[in-house]
Amino acid sequence: MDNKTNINWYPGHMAKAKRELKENMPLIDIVYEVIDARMPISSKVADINDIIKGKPKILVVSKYDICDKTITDKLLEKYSDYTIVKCDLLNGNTNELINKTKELSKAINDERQKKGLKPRKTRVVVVGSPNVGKSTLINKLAGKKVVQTGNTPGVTKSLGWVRINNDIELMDSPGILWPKIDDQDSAHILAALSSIKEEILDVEDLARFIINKLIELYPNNLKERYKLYDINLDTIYDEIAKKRGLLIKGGLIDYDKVYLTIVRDLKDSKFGNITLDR
Ligand SMILES: Nc1nc2c(ncn2[C@@H]2O[C@H](COP(=O)(O)OP(=O)(O)OP(=O)(O)O)[C@@H](O)[C@H]2O)c(=O)[nH]1
Ligand SMILES: [Mg+2]
Repeated sequence: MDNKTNINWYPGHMAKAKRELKENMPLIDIVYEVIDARMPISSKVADINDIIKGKPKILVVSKYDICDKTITDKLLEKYSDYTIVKCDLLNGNTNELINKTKELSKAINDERQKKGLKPRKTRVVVVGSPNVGKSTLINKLAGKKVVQTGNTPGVTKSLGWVRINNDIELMDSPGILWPKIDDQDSAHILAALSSIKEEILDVEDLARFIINKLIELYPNNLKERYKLYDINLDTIYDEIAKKRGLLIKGGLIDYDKVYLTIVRDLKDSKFGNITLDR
């Protein structure tokens, strides 16, 4: 097993984005930090407080629709100091987020008024680690496509503001930051649930990690997906291959395809609602 899944990989554009975000912080009133509900610990940005310097923050928990809610809720208790908003950014609405933002915004303007300053629009920035849903959130709040979603690296390109409502403006590009990777488990969870390019991953290593994790946490979901009667680590890859017809000529098993299928099935939420952090 090589070490490609040891994603101590911090591309140059992300270092630049972090620097730019730090520079832009004086313009910002409120920070939305997006984390992925399926990995509320592993997707949390490292040294966020160092970057946002005491600005009010709302923790936006994206992908709540595809997480294991009982586990995620329990893990979120860890962050009870923060304002938390759980979201389905694909099919849900952002009413709760807007309302909480208005509350904070009012407090900020009350402070300004006390200092004899005029109230002004509250300026918000979206930050978070790769693939958590930052661009989806920006577009949803803006009500139009302001930024690309999917697999595009979140480089801070422009610095414009988008109107959300009479009180709130949003920076038009997200701050992409790197999560703190405490251990190999977190590194693998991130690799498994983010769209990190397959080329930089060791797909076999990742697939084996996913299978072991599912056996440990969600054995029934695994059985269900591949119609397995029981789980035997010695034969599971062969069983999956047979069930999915992943054979090469002569009936031999195409293991590369088996591993890729497992990795892609997880990305496509084919195992149902799961949360991989504990
Ligand atoms: N099911 C579900 N999918 C979501 C949700 N939010 C985002 N996604 C999906 O997650 C993927 C990544 O979303 P993006 O908005 O591109 O994420 P990002 O944080 O901007 O990603 P980078 O720019 O690469 O860092 C997309 O396929 C979205 O459709 C959500 O609440 N629920
Ligand atoms: Mg993006």
